[in-house]
Amino acid sequence: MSQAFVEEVMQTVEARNPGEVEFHQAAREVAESVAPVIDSNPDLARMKIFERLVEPDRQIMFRVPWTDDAGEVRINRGFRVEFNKAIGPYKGGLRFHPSVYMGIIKFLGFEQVFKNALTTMPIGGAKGGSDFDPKGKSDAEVMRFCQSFMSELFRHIGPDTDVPAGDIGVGGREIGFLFGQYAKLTNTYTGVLTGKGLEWGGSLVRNEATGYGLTYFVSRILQDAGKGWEGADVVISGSGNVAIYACEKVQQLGGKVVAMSDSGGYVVDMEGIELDTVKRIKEVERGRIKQYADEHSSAEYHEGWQGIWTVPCRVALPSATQNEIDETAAKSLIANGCIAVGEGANMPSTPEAIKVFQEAGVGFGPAKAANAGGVATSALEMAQNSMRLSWTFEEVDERLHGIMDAIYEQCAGAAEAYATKGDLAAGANIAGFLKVAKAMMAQGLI
Ligand code: NDP
Ligand code: 2IT
Repeated sequence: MSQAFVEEVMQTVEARNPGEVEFHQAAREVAESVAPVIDSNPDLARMKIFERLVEPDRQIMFRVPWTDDAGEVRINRGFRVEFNKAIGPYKGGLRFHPSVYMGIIKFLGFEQVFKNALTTMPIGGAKGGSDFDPKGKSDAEVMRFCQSFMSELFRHIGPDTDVPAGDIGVGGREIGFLFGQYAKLTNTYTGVLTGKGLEWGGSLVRNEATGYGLTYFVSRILQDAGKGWEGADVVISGSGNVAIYACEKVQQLGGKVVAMSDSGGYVVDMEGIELDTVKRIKEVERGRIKQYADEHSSAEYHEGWQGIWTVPCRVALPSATQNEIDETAAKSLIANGCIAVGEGANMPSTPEAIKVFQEAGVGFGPAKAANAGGVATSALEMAQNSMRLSWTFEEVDERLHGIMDAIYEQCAGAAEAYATKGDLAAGANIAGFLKVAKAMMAQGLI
């Protein structure tokens, strides 16, 4: 019965969203986890909760014209998919990357609905972005692009409607340009975006939150295995916002980060990555990870990002992009001693890789749960904006830590109650689904 439900629902999803393979992948994973729960709850089936959840509330696509520094007119595509607001205003990041198309934004928006439900905060799910590539663009070009992007997006968002934030290619610089344009067009000053600068409405810890939260979550997995960070070799893919602050917290807790990467390749430093160098190269110079090896004689650079999964480690934290760990990479990690995987990126492991981890008994922290600290802290930023005050670093960090523990417990609890003990991936899908489903049941057929 459950499998028949999955196939039926997926047939519709695939027919209605042709070619959107990442969205199909994300929807199938959740469908497989929640099908037995729906099977044993006729009300959820009768009200077609899951069938409604895979259909976004609204998807917006628009033209973003801008002028480059040479005076040439450029045209990109902008997206915002407002997926579900049963438990709060739409909330989710913006991704600027040349690979962006509707299928990527929809997979991310769909995942965001369940992730946001797990945070314990009142936020619905959305995602947006553009196929604009900020790499190699001047600050002035990025500003003109962001202003043009917001000239359309502003009419769809608002502090009580839809609150975007950063994701790949969107950091503090981009949020600043987007916020400035929104404030000008609407003549308001509100918490319409999160990830703002500390001087203009941002929250302490938001910049660090995804990486810190990921590390807190994986601490719980290691604890279950009777292990800790002390003396652990850790491999972190990516060298952006999530990877950098995961590295910082792992090092604070006594782990040794031995490899990091970008889309060009990876560096291995068996003496432990010197994070100040990575921060300078990536956050200040906007350079490449390759430069790290030029500055540290203990480090080696290897071309190609996939090879990072052949580096021996106790813990792997994929924090770059979707589908970066396939079956072969998963097997190689296990053969080299990996006992825990925490997903900092969204959907970084393919379904085949997840199966390999679970069959080998590797502790697996799924993205929806493990990387939810970023959006949870965005919700804390919204709370501070509404109250027009700001909490200290320690206060926000403590709340973040408490939220990550609460997420872990929801996942572990739902896994034990409805799936298999310890299956945090199924637990995350089920716990997130049940919270949204209850709200949708209460609010009628809308
Ligand atoms: P950044 O843009 O700061 O960094 C992204 C990093 O990943 C860069 O090192 C980039 O390398 C690498 N990368 C991006 N695309 C690819 C690719 N196709 N192949 C290989 N490497 C790639 O983004 P974030 O750190 O913010 O985001 C990383 C991941 O974490 C994403 O999956 C995002 O959705 C997820 N996430 C982010 C949150 C946040 O708060 N920022 C919250 C929760 C999840 P290069 O510079 O060469 O492109
Ligand atoms: O994937 C994510 O959760 C994010 N990019 C953060 C979203 C947010 O609204 O802070």
